[in-house]
Amino acid sequence: MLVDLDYFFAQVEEIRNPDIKGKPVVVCVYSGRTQESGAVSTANYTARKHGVKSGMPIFLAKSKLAGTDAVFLPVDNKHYEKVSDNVMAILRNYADNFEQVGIDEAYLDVSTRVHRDFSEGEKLAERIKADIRNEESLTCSIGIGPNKLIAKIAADSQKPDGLTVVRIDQVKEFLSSLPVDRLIGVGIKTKQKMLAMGISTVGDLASQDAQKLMEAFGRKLGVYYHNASLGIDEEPVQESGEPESISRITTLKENTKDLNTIVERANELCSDIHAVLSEKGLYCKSVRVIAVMANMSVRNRSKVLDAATADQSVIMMSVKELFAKLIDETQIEVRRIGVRVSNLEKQSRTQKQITSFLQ
Ligand code: DCP
Ligand code: CA
Ligand code: CA
Repeated sequence: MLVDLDYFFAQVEEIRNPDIKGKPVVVCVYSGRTQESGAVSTANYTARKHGVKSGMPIFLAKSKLAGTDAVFLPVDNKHYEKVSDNVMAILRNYADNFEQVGIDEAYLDVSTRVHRDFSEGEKLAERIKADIRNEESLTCSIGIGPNKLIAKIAADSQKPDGLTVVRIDQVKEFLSSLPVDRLIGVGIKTKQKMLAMGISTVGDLASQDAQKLMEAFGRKLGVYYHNASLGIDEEPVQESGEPESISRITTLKENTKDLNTIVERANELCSDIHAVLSEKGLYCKSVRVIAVMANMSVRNRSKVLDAATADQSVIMMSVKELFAKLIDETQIEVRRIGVRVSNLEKQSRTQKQITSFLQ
């Protein structure tokens, strides 16, 4: 099954502040250039009814919600990560194999525990939904299918608070009328190319000759599209093991734009991050600093390092450089600071790459 939390960031904000429930709620990533510049991270379903969507410019969302009692809030990633961790801990308990695929969704292989019985699977999903509701007050949508591909599409097909079961003998019918871009990996470009070939639904795709798909999209993708259109997917549910990024954020004792004060605190964050990198045997290649300014807008500066590293002093130096740039360019007092490293890779793999490079 695939479990995906409903309008996640906005739902978390509703829980934190029940007064806003019922109003349109829009969670925003403010870029900080002007009061209104930035994009919508997500919105609750009340706001969506007015046409507000993830990725939309904030000014556009504001104009769509003009005249309503809409609430616009800045993202609070650290808090969402905490809630996400709690939910993932609950979900993990229900699965034989568990794979988190985003901040708010995960695949659970429950085949053995439900004896490959879809009705038992449905009951298990109901228990999971109740558990998340009781523990975290959150609703989620769950899709159940014979594989990850179907489970994901099933979860997407009924939201919010949905539970959709697609049994093996229902796969063909379930897929056939869906537009092709409901398949993972079919983006806007591929969709257009498929439309030009007369393929608009997954059913149309399924009726194509596999050879023709390979000619049009290359061997690997052609095979993938052919299989996906028939609901065939043999990817196992497995723990991805390595995090995509490691981040720490903290509130300063008082608002400041003094670089030394900021760097001193940032170094503590770097030290925490370094500890995690060492423990997990990881190198990072990208470093980002985040600042929540006194006016609550959020600014970021990031850089890609010349080489992947776990060297604390390299990370600290980059962080100092980035904060210097950020303060210099904004000249606003900072309230909260964060450091995030990403582009992570295993130390052993990097060493091997270096060795093979030297040979
Ligand atoms: N997100 C974002 N920018 C996007 C898409 C998503 O910042 N363009 C963030 C905010 C979302 C979270 O990721 O709350 C999870 O993304 P989902 O795609 O699962 O969307 P939601 O959970 O918000 O809504 P839904 O109820 O459709 O799952
Ligand atoms: Ca979601
Ligand atoms: Ca999601």
